[in-house]
Amino acid sequence: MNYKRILTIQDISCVGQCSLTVALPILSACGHETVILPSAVLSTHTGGFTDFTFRDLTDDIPQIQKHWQKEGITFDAIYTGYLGSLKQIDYVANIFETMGKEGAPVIVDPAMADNGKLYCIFDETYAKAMAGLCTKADIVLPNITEASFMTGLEYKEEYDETYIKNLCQAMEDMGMNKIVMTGVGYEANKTGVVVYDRGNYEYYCHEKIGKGCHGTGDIFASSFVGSYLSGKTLLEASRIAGDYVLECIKLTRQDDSHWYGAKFEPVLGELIRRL
Ligand code: PXL
Repeated sequence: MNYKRILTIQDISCVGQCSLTVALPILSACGHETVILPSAVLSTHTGGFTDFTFRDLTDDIPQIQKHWQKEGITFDAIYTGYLGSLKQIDYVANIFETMGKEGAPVIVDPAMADNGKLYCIFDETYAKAMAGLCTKADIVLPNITEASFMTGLEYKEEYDETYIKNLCQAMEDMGMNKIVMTGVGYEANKTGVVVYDRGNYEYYCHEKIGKGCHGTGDIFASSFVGSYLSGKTLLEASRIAGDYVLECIKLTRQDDSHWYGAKFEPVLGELIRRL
């Protein structure tokens, strides 16, 4: 049995089907022990709600880490998403160095931007610091916007394979390892995932329906991590996660009142079946 203990560090958005409220059920459904370290607690996510509360948990992180170290707790993998502050990025880098078992993969979803824009609490300084954290990971999961903020290359809505390869190569030149880039579509009504590893380029694409839903980056990242740690290759895990996200969007798009997230729960069985 491929039972792993995964540490995931990201925020709790109490309402909004993203970050930890997505990662915990998905990683558990994939059959792994999931340890959480909340980076912040928000009443909702920041993508469309106004006046949300935000409790920054940066100062709790070293204390929690210290306790775990005293207990001798270590992890088979570490996976991070939306982080709450610049200082937190340094703390998380220290967790990468000290809390993983020998050979434990570190997976970073830079979760900070989409559709050409940074999420509302972040700025360029944060994007550069996140790029630094990404160089400490074994696998990074940026979308095109995040790749463009981290590399300083222009963000394009219309592009070709050369543009995507240039973005990947620029990230590799900065010191990033394996790159799994999401939301890459070269044809109308198609979207997909690029797996880029030391100049080697692979691509999986599937049908694109509508404009997508909020939180699908987190659903992709969590199901990708769950599949990869179950023994799938990068491309197989990308395919499983991409297809799962598509199922979630199909289920959600008819319901306008569900604009804030994707209905990932009813199709968890589909994800498990594909593993
Ligand atoms: O889904 C990414 C995400 C995670 N956490 C918070 C967010 C967002 C995107 O807007 O606001 C708090």
